[in-house]
Amino acid sequence: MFNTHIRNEARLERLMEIIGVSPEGIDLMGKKGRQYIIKLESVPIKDAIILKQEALSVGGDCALSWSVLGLNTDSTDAILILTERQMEILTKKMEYQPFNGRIIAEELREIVGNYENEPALTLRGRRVNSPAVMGILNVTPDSFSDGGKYLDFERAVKRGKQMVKEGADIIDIGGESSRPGSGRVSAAEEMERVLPVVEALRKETDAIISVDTYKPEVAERAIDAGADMINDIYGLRKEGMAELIGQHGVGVVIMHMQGDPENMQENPQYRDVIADISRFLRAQAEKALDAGISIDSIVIDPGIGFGKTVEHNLQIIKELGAFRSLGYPVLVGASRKSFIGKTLDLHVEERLEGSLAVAVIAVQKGVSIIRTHDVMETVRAVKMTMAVESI
Ligand code: HH2
Repeated sequence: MFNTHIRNEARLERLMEIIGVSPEGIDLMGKKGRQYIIKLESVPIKDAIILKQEALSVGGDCALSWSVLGLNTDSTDAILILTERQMEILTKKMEYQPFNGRIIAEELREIVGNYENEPALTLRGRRVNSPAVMGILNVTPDSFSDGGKYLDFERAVKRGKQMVKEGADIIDIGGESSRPGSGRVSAAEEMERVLPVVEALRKETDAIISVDTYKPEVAERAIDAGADMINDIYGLRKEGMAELIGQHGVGVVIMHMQGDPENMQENPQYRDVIADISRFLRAQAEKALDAGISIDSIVIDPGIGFGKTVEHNLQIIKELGAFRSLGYPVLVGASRKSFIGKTLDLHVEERLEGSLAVAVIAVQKGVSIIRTHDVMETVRAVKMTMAVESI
């Protein structure tokens, strides 16, 4: 007898098709082949006990803290381990449970829905492809990789146009370096660097233009000059930024950073790096919605290298899929960063292959935007990955 091992759900569905399973059967049994591991935080103990019972009753499980057994805690984190089909049944059952059953059911439905549905990104009425490539254009003297190369206006515009030719969907223009230990520049200086380049690229290309700034006054002038999106490394923490973006109807990248560029690499610490970042991104996305930013123009970004050790960065990349559960497109900016240099023991100008490896992994994990210095190479790597992913 011939044996085939089934390693993942895509293969499972294809195999069912080949042996002639009906479309309804593929849908139903496909759900039995998809595994969910979902962590819910601070679940009140009564709800946690019900959740455990119900998870067991559908053939799955729910891991709880040991302290629950001693009944000496008010709440616990809970990790559900279920197939998609089991999750469907559990969700229905939780709806009829007392205490917070209905709220938990809604939360589970939302998480599963966020994995199933591709999040949309629309900027000033234009739909952005996914995965998109965002080309980095630093109009600065001191950026860690391209510092000083594009400080000159003509060279910056030329590089912007070249990136569009190479296939960049978005150009991200920055006027202040955020590399660890970098100094701040005034809003006036930043505007002087960035605004002429935004205006020129707005006129001369049809690329989507993003401006990398956390200063509301720079953001406002950049939007007036034609920017479609503000890339905010402070993730809307600066006073007035969320409202400004909401009023102007443009998009936002909400990035996570622990600390400030001056001190962020001093001793970054997390209890659970994925959960800690997710909590921040979720809260800031809610702030964005409250400020009137449209749900389909919000992008989230775990902020590779911003207050993270090499291990934190590697773990984030390994678990990028987890951010999909928040329901927003995810951006990853790993290009040429020092964790690649430290992993491979290579200088900044030798980190292309390492950056491409991360881009491929990110696309496989459902990331929507890859931020890169090396547009042509990244576009090719992304296209190749998608050719395999979409077969
Ligand atoms: N990384 C940098 C700057 N801005 N924005 C987002 N959303 N995500 C990132 O990972 C990110 C970012 C740092 O890289 P770079 O712009 O090349 O360097 P510098 O800050 O030195 O200009």
